[in-house]
This record gives sequence, C-alpha cells and structure tokens, in this order.
Amino acid sequence: MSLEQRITDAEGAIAAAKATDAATVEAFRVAMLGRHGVVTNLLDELKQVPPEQKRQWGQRLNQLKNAARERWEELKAATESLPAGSTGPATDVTRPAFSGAPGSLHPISIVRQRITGIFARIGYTVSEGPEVEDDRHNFGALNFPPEHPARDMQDTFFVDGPGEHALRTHTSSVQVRVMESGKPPFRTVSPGRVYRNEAISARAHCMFHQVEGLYVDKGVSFAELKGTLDYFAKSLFGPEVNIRMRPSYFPFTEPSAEVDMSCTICGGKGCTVCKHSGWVEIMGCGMVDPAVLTNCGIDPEVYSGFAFGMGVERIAQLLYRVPDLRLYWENDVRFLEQFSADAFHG
Ligand code: 2NL
Repeated sequence: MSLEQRITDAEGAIAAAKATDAATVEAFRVAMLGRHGVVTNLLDELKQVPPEQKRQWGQRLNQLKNAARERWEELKAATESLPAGSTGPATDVTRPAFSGAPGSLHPISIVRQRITGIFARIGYTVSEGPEVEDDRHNFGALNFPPEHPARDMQDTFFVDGPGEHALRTHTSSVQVRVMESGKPPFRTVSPGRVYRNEAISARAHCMFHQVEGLYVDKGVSFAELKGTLDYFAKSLFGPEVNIRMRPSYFPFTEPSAEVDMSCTICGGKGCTVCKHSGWVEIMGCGMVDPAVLTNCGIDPEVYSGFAFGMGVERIAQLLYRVPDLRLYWENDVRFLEQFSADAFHG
C-alpha cells in the first residue's frame, strides 16, 4: 500500500476515533502516537523517502501527527467532563424522547366519525350489521322488485347465486334489521362498507362507504327530514351552506329526493366542482315507503318515517377537495398524513 494511501487511512481513523473513558483515550494514544503506533511508524518511514521528497512528506506527516494529538486532546476533554464513576458519555436526560411518526386516522374514518357524531347529538344511535347479506335484507324487504337491475350479477357481487347471499349494496340492510328487531321509535345511523360491481375509475369504486339514517315514529314528516338534513349540512360544512331538494326515485322511499348543498368551493357563484350550477349533490333521501314498514313488521297506518343515505368518499371529497377516489385506497403516506381530525369546523 502506498505511503499516501496509509496516511489517508490514518487520517480517517483519527477523525472517526471515539472514546468512552480514560482507558479508551489512552488506547487511542498508544495506537496512534505510541512507540509502535500508526503515526510513529509512518514517521519512521520518512528515512526511506528520496531526499528531494523529504520536505513534502515531512510536512504531510507532521500534519498527521498534529491531527492525532488534537484528537487525543479532544477525547480526553470529552471523557474528563463525565461525572465521576460514569462508564459512558454524559446522557442528557432532559432531551425529548424520539418522536416516531404517530400515524393518523384515514380520511374516510375521520369523516364517518364526524357524520355519525353530528347525528348522535340529536339522538341517533349507531347501528352496524353484516357485509354479507341475504336477499331479503338487502333487496326484498326494501321493496326492490324481482326484476330490478341491482339484483343482477352485473351490478351486485353475489356470494352464491342471485337471490341468495351478496355483499350488501347499501347499509339499508342494517336498518331493516333494526326495524324488525324492535318497536318504534327508531332513530339510527348505519355507517359501513358497501359493494357494487363497477369498474374502478376516478369517480367510482367497487367498494365504498355509506352512512344511512332512519327515523321512524308517529307523525314523522317530510318537513322534519328537511330540517334534519339542513342541520346536518350546516354542522359538517359550515353555517353558511344551504340545501335544496330535487324529486327523485328510490324503490324504498316515497316521495324521494336528491339533496344538493350550495357549493362550498365557490359559495354558489359557479366553479368546476359544481359544474357552474352553484350546487353539489350530497345525498339521497325520502319518506320510508309504507311497503317497507310493513315488510319490517311496522304498521304504516300508525307510524311514518324518513330515511337518507350518503357516500362517505363523496362527502370527504367535498370537505378535503380530493380529486380522485382512487387516492383513498392507494395508501400513499404523503396522501394519508395530510388529514387530521381537527381540521374541521362545525
Ligand atoms: C343514496 C341514497 C338513500 C335510503 C337511502 C332507506 C333505508 C330504509 C328505508 C328507506 Cl331501511 N330508505 N335508505 C333512503 C333514501 C336514499 O340513499 O344516494 N345513497 C348513497
């Protein structure tokens, strides 16, 4: 190995040297500057260098010796400052502990909790049920006619054959279970995963999350439905938003409506999110069809009710301006770490 290479190695060793106490400091001195130390040996070799190169190598080796001495002084100073009896470098006991990234809730979880929390404040319970449902709870009791397209293999993931078990296509199935297992009044919201046999795109996914709501009692009116949803929209999006209802159709409600909210992005003036209409759709709703109440063992002559359903991904998209539904399931940490539960008003 060339002299140059061995000097460079020694420089590296000196710079990287560590010591924990007086004994290891002394070991460093002996290894470098002792009678057979690395630096001493290199200095001895100066004798064999041709006369015309002596000056150049002499300077280089002197620097090395000085570096070793300086490092030795530094190590001595560092270990001498340790408290008596210490076996290692001083520990700063006041230094804050390592802060690992704490993780955070998924945006869908945050929004689901916000939605159920808003309804919990006005007396709604939270009910959950199975994701694999039988035909009666997912379709039959909800007044889906036998030939309805949702009952088709094209639209629904069946576990066995059509007419048997399927991945639920809405959480109304949970509310059917609530109604058939008790007596009105019922006030409940049902959050959960639902499945539709759809091609995945920026706007659709084969699995998404819903929160459905149900209120059944004597004398429940459409006016109360509108008041409840107005309270909900203002609680979640801010007191300045308004809602409007447009006539629609669902097999399980009559009358039915789509609910729009004044666009929170442009304040109703018109933008790309609301397609320049000033309104964005946030959910569907209606008065529970009397046939559904009958199917669940409730007398529609005595009781009435309203129901509504919303997609959690859609609501989160409006709250957080998420441009593509696929972002929710890619689990890219740069996306996930942007959400925190307190970034809300209402
Ligand atoms: C939507 C529309 C809706 C319901 C869900 C419901 C449940 C029972 C009875 C009657 Cl048990 N209705 N749920 C009613 C109207 C609309 O959802 O667009 N969901 C994403």
